[in-house]
Amino acid sequence: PESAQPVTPVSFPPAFLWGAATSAYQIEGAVREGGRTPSIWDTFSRTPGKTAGGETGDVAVDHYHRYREDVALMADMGLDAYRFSVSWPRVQPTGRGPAVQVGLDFYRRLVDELLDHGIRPALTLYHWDLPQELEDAGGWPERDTALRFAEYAQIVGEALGDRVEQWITLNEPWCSAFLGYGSGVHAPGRTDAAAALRAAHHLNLAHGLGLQALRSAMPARNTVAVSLNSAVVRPVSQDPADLAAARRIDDLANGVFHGPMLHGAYPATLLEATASITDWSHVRDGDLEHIGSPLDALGLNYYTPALVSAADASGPGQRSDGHGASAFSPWPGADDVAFHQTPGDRTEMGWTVDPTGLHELIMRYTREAPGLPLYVTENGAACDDKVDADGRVHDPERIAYLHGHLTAVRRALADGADVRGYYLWSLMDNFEWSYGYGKRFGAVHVDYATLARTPKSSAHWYGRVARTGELPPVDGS
Ligand code: PNW
Repeated sequence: PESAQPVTPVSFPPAFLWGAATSAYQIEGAVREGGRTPSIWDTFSRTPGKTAGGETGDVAVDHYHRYREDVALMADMGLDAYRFSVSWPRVQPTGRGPAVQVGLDFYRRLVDELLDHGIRPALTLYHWDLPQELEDAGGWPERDTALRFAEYAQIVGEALGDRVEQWITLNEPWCSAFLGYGSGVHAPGRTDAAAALRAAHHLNLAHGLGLQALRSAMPARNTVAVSLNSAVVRPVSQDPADLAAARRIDDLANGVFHGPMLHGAYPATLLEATASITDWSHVRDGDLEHIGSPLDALGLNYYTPALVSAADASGPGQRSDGHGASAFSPWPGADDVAFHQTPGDRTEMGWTVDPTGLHELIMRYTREAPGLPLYVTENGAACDDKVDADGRVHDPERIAYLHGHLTAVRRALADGADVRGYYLWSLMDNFEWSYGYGKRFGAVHVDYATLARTPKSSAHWYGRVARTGELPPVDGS
């Protein structure tokens, strides 16, 4: 809804980083070039019935060949920073052994192009594209995958640590563990609650060992973070049963990662609630020390809050938690929790627009991790963009979404939170995982017939915010 009332511009700290984010499999294409072998997402997306229309990332938006044009777009927008991910199978095709130089060279060229344009790279090591060979050996439920990740981190840290200062180990390990091995709506598409919980621990271990490997491989000035999808979980009422339901989901969404990463232990309530699924004997002596290695910053990805209540244990299948359709739950041991639609406008994903959740999330981690700098490493919306006869692309819903959420970030700063930057998801339209190309998150439009890029009105709007460090009135597109 547009308001005729101009609002006062709100300014951000001068050093605040304005960025945009992408991930390798969603944009690169070129899946058979330079010795790259399949990742679990290649295998999954080529399996009939797994993605909308059977779409794959084979071509995606061909960023592998068009990265110069894409960096020029970022520079035109006035971005300070760009968050991208490295495709593990481009660098280490089997997930083991020596690196492929051609793969590393692509990222070195990309980074140099960014630096030449004054854009700071933020490199995510793992945004879900596990080499298929490692999945064939058992994948994240197996401990060895974490050791392989540490080796991969060491390789990339040595290769690019001289020019990339901001590092992120994992993107949203919740999705990797619980959508990949629990509900099966993400690669590798397995549906085994015990395996999902083991995967969560080995992702944590990968983060800890990877962080240590990066520290040993890189100059000390570089920073290492992790990006969590850090759910905002709200109970429908203050009834003790609903509060307990919210607590259980919070443990399964957040505590399972930030417990060991920030507090050195899994929440006792999580261990108890999942005791019938796993005895957690895969957690070995010393693991928690590795996982708890100090971070330099924490990345928060936020889209929408979750609203939950206690329910009869009617089994999975009746959920509306916005995590895709599956007969299997991504919430092990929580079949007696019901998910409800939060009231309000929704994006094309069906996710309710609720900027108060972002403020709440930032303040929660301000308390949870005092003194740790925070970044919003993803936030954005899939919208039904309108393409004009003259080719211009209008996306007022995205501008309103960004305006609301940036206002929430500004409020959190005023409330004392140490937020250092914001990365819009996403720089450009791309392969939205199991939803394929039908969901468009980009500030830059991509015509999938020609792969032509056209900045949407939100790109112009966000560019102005990035350049001025101020939020204009909502109607100031
Ligand atoms: C994140 N969920 O994915 C990812 O980091 C991006 O790659 C993705 O394109 C973006 O958000 C938009 O979806 C998510 O089911 C996928 O809760 C699924 C969920 C959350 C985030």
